[in-house]
Amino acid sequence: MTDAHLDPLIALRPWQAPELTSWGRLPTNAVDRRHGAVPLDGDWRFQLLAAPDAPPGEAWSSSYVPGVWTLQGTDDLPQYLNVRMPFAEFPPDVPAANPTGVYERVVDVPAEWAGRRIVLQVGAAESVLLVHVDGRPAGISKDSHLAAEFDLTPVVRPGERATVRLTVVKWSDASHIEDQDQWWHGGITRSVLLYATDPLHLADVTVRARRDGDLLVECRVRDAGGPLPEGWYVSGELDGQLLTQDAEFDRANAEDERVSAFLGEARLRAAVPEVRTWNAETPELYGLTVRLHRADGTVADTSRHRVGFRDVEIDGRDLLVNGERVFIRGVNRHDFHPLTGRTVSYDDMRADLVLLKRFGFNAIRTAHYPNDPALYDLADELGFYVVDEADIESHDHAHEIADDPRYLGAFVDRAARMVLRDKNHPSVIIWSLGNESDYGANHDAAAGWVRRHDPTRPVQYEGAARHGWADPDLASDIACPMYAPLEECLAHALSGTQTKPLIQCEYSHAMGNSNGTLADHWAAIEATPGLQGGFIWEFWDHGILQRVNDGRPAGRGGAGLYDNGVAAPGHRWAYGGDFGETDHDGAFIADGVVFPDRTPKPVMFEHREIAAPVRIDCFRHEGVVLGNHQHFRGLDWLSGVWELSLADGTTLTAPAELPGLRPGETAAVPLPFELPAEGGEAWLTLRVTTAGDEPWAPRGTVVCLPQVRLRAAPPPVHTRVPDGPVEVDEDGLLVHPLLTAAPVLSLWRAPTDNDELGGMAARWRDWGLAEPARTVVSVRRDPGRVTVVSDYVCAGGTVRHEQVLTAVAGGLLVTESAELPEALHDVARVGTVFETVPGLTLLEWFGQGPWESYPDRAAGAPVGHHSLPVDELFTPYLRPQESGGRHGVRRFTLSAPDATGLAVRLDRPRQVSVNRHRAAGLAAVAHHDELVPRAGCVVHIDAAHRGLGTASCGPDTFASYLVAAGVHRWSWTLRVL
Ligand code: IPT
Repeated sequence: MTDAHLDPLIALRPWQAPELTSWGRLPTNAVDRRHGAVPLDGDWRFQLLAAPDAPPGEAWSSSYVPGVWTLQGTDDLPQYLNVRMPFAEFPPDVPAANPTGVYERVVDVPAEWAGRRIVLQVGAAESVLLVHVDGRPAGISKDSHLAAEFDLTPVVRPGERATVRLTVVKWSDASHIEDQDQWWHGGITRSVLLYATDPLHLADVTVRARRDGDLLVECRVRDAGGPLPEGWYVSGELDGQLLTQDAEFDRANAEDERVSAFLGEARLRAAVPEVRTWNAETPELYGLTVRLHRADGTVADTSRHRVGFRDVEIDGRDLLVNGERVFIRGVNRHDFHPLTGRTVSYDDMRADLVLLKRFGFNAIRTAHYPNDPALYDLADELGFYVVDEADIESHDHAHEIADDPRYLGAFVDRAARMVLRDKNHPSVIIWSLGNESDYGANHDAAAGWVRRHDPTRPVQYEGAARHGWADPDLASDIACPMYAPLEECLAHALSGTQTKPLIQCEYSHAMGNSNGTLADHWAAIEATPGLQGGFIWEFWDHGILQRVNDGRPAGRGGAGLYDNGVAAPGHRWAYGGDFGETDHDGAFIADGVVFPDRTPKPVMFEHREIAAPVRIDCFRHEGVVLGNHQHFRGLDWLSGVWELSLADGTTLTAPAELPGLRPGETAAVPLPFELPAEGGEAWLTLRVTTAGDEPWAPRGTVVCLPQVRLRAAPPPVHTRVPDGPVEVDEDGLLVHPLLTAAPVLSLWRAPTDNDELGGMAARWRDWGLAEPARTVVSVRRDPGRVTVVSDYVCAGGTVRHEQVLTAVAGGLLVTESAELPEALHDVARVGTVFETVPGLTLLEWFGQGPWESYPDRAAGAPVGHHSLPVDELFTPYLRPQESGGRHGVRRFTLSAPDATGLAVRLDRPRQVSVNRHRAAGLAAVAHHDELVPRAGCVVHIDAAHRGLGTASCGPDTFASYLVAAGVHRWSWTLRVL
């Protein structure tokens, strides 16, 4: 047992020494040692100290490795802060109260490792790792998202037991450069293992594989025990083809004594004929085995790699993969799990990527640190372009740190170690120097190292690019802004001054009900040379599963306590502030395209359609023109079915013959149906599915649903001849057997996160839009018709509303108008809201669907006949807000299981929502467990509904999606089923 006060690792106080990035840590390399290693994952003895220099006591509990103690029953709970640091100290200082986890376990060192070199690998620990073996110091490491390796040969004995202690200090100088937008945790977040090699071993292998089939493998052999023995050599094999050793290189090394006995270098080469190239659509991989041989030919060490042949280059303002200007349909991805925090399993990561593939994504930015190593294997295999990002974000103290020489080593160390680990992955096409850290000399130093070491990939850094998108001298080869307004990107692309590819590192912030105008962005990107795409912020809603009764994280015991995006009763998805933090950034952590359990949000369907590989480019009399919108693949992996939906309720289907099209080609395809003369509005959909099994989707998985309108709706004909009684109460409110609340004017929605953070919600509150006072101006009763004029008076102005209720054959025609004064120039909605009797459980509609859609997020919801249970219409965004809307609804029925209920027909396609909550009820609570569903349905029919935009972080919706002042008119008929 170490006395903490005498311990040199403690005495050094490495948690407040930015110059000290590691001690005793081995160089990072690309040789995967997981195979054949002794795993040390599982329960470790554990105690949490109040500070790193507090002496450990005798009271041990246990903690699961890999995992964070903040989710494993300690009193040090997660805290969410985006930009601000969780403590006041300036870099490199940290608070004296500094939770420190001491992990200890006994390790049996295999007897057969005698004479071998024994290495401990700690997959990731945050933020400072101190290693002791049997009380003796063995190493220090920082950089919370890369592995640290330590040579334990001198301190352990094969065949005996050793006590390994890993001390993890939560706050350090390094925390100031790990100020990413995520929860603060502490712990060991990736696997720990022990492995052995021959003293003379493969120290590193660098693979360069080009699209012309040229393969170069650089091998480094490091001698841990003495001079390089005579006759040792390296061999390589690529899918059975032997590589040749570069004799010229060997001779040059020998002649000028460039390579010493300490470090041997060898180069292997091959020219692969008719090479199958790697790209994100067809991620062809070859298996490479590199062997280090002893003089007698026996194998001393082996390193296995998967090789993808591909080129990445920048040509003018185009980023090219294998010579093609590919679109980057990206997302920012954190390592996240709702039970384990930052610890993610291989299966989890595979599920992430499979989902992304199914929804049309082809790129990932590993925001904002190198992700788990398995992620890159999966990206190689499933096909993703990866922007690999160094673990550097000094957001709160960005300006001070970027030029602080004390942090110089850390910047270079973090960028270099990422490159050394990930350089052989074909998926990695760009290196990123980090995020939100201003721009300084430390970045230039890191860029210099990366460019020199790996000239095959571009480097990007948003903080540098921000100083000039076209400036050639900055540490960014890509113009990679975040949240730049579309018009600014377009202006740059059209300016004639663009010199670099423009690919937004973050755009379309997915917080709550969001991602408005995504389709508009993509229409512009695809039409504008110089624009190449971007990375949506972000993949995950980082909600942590929490028990409501005691406020504790559910942790690993919470498996299965959620479904379909919703936490089980008694639980909720915690966001900032839910663990009692006084300083936090609330629901800003819930800004992903998937819920914390990976259930896709509606925006995923929008994205899937925007990214469609095959599209109906246009409709001509003789048929439709289909286009292949991929970069590399034909259409042979897809199959299709035509669906014709007619307004009268008919749906016809016919198998589709997809033409053989190369990327970029189009072909006219005859219409599969004779369009019936009757039936009204007609829509043709091509249901495209996978023709066979793909690694990321079984046969029959929907890939896209391109659609074209074949015939417009005829103008509505309303019988305005009054027919029967209309009953209203003394306030002019409709009395109807199926309604428990009469139709009244609605001008407000439960503010979305965009509405709140963009300032709209505050304005609406100031205007009093949520509950304007309704005063009746006049009620006029004619035979079979009542005309009610009322004023909705609020602080922002008075809205005159007229509602004409006319009894028509079989129902009621409601004709409405609302006049908004100029002062109310941007409201949430103008429309009708009413509430039904209980028992209506099924919504069937003709309109866009089946998933949620809004005026500026409606490109991925095809028009058709849809039906869903009412309880499934609502989207459970973590902080309750407007949700569950359906765009372009022409008519709907709302029925009970016995088919009774009501039917509504709209004058033209309208925004409709049906759910069990009033807007005020949604807006009043912070979490779903606080919502009490109403027995009846709350129905909104909107003449106009504001777009969603992305104003919680970035541009608001476009002017064309705002609700204008002036007169709005709409009408609908209500019928009893
Ligand atoms: C930007 C960050 O890079 C990202 O980590 C995340 O915080 C995102 O925005 C918003 O969720 S920083 C922002 C202040 C522009």
